[in-house]
Amino acid sequence: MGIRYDWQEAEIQDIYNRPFLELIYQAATVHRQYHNSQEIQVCKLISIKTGACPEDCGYCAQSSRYKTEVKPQALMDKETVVNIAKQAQANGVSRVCMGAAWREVKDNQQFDQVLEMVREVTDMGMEVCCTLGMLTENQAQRLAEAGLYAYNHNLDTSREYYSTIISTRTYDDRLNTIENVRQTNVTVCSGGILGLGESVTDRISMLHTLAHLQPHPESVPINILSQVPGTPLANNPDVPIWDVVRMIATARIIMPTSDVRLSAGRARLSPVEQALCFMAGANSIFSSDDGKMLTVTTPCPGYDTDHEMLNLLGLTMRPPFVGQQKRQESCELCRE
Ligand code: SAM
Ligand code: DTB
Ligand code: SF4
Repeated sequence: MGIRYDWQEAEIQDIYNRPFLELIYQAATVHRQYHNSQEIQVCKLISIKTGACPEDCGYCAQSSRYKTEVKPQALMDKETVVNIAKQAQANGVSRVCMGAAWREVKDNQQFDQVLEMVREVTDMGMEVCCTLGMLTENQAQRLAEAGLYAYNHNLDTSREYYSTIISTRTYDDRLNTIENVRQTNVTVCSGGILGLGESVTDRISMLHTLAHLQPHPESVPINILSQVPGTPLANNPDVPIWDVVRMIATARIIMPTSDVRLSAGRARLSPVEQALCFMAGANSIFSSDDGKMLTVTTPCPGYDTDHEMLNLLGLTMRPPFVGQQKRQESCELCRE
């Protein structure tokens, strides 16, 4: 079956609700048609500017609206970022994702500094991703010129549920930024979070929106809420692993060429649970030597722990730019 952009919500719901083992089997089958199932992309997150964010995202440790453990930190200097990237590269990491707790990018000297970081880490032969909040088309273009490989901007949840979680921007603001990135050759990374108190219908609705983007986002992060003390969602219950696997498998089946990333919340999954996620089509993870995802409050497995797990499962770390080669090949095929 080819790539579809016309999935109906009812079809997606049927997939999500399939008997569990059937669902994994089908997702694993699709995964093998489009990807090298022996490879996992390993990424490193760097919080280049931390905390004091004016937005009110109800899950986030970095919003200035909530009293959390996070200590605000100004923009990192380039050398620090490059050193972290070098260490990551030495550990087999192929993608570096730079996150800034900004509502939007402003055309100022700080943005110029970020462009420099993008240039330098790209020159090291790594895929660089940024997540800096809202972007104009011109800013997306400048990032593209600096060599940026991907831009992360999550939809987080359904259009219907969005305003329950975030009031300082709209779903359309999110889609606009994604559209601005699409005007350039930077790839799109967009997904969501499980555990915000959303219903299964909200999950389906978000997947429906993502699967109607044409082309599909090249990468789709599935985050598991990491409950941050001080935020409105601090006491939300843990997401059952079954829901995580169902979400990954459904994303894999409806967006077969995308990388599906098992993102925040992986630290609380056992290797067996993670293996189930990989079987269901997840093929990307974040790993870190400092034990945190972006901020102190959300743990992340370390490089050594992950090397051990990947070895145990017979998986290897994917080299950089594999996705790009694949896209070029399929483009050439469709021109023939
Ligand atoms: N400020 C930028 C923005 O919001 O686009 C980028 C940084 S933000 C940390 C990137 C994504 O991380 C969010 O969209 C959300 O999906 C995820 N995230 C943030 N806090 C989280 C948490 N406590 N648990 C799980 N995922 C989280
Ligand atoms: C994404 O979807 N997940 C990553 C990345 N994109 C930027 C971020 C997870 C953040 C976890 C919360 C924290 O560490 O503060
Ligand atoms: Fe700010 Fe991003 Fe956190 Fe929202 S998710 S509060 S925009 S850093």
